[in-house]
Amino acid sequence: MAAAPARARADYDYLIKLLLIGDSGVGKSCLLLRFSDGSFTTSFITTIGIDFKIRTIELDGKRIKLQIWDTAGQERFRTITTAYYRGAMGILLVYDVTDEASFNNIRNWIRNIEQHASDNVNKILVGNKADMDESKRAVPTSKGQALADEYGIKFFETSAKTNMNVEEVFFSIARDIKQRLADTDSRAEVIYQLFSLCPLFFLFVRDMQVLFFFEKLNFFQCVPTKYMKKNNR
Ligand SMILES: Nc1nc2c(ncn2[C@@H]2O[C@H](COP(=O)(O)OP(=O)(O)OP(=O)(O)O)[C@@H](O)[C@H]2O)c(=O)[nH]1
Ligand SMILES: [Mg+2]
Repeated sequence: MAAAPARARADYDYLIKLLLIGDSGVGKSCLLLRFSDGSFTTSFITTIGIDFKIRTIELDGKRIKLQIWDTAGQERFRTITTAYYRGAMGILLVYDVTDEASFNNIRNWIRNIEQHASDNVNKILVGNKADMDESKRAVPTSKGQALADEYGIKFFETSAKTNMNVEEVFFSIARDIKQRLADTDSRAEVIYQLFSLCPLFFLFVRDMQVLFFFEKLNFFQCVPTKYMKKNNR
């Protein structure tokens, strides 16, 4: 019987932690359900505190395990939900295109991120329920895009109901985070290589000093005498 491997191989190359935030009812849980299970429900079951789902995707030949945290939009859970900001590598800011208040609140959600999340966290703006009839629309696409441009972040309009742009949103933020992690890895690799060369450099400097020391001896004592002898001849 073959021996079991000493350590089980990780089933992913990158683990990326994402967080969904936005007002209650904008469709955060539905977006996550659509992305993780491929399903949708019209019934509204408000999230209590926090929930999470996992989906592993493949990007440029790498397996990316997405751990996606779905927060409750209701104010009464704010203390619990903000505790999850710190560990997030990416945050999806969700509003409802038929609810102007949820769009106006995005600035407050961004302020929350600035207070509680890591400085380098990736953000993406999502206008959900884009399937709804134009007569119900309260936030034009141009307004969403302008807000995203103001903060220098990407923007998508989605529909958890019809599956419009749902994959695109999650893949887009995952790709940006993977790139950021890969850049950090390669910077760390360069620093590591430089540090691993340090002992060699110190040995080199020490040897040069020894050589220089003997050179000095040679120069002040031996060479001049020989040189003088030669010249006296
Ligand atoms: N038409 C339409 N309805 C949607 C869409 N996404 C969500 N809904 C509906 O909006 C309601 C609220 O959706 P949820 O996903 O539970 O909202 P939430 O943002 O998670 O709300 P909280 O958990 O309270 O923060 C539900 O009745 C959904 O069926 C969508 O893309 N299109
Ligand atoms: Mg929810």
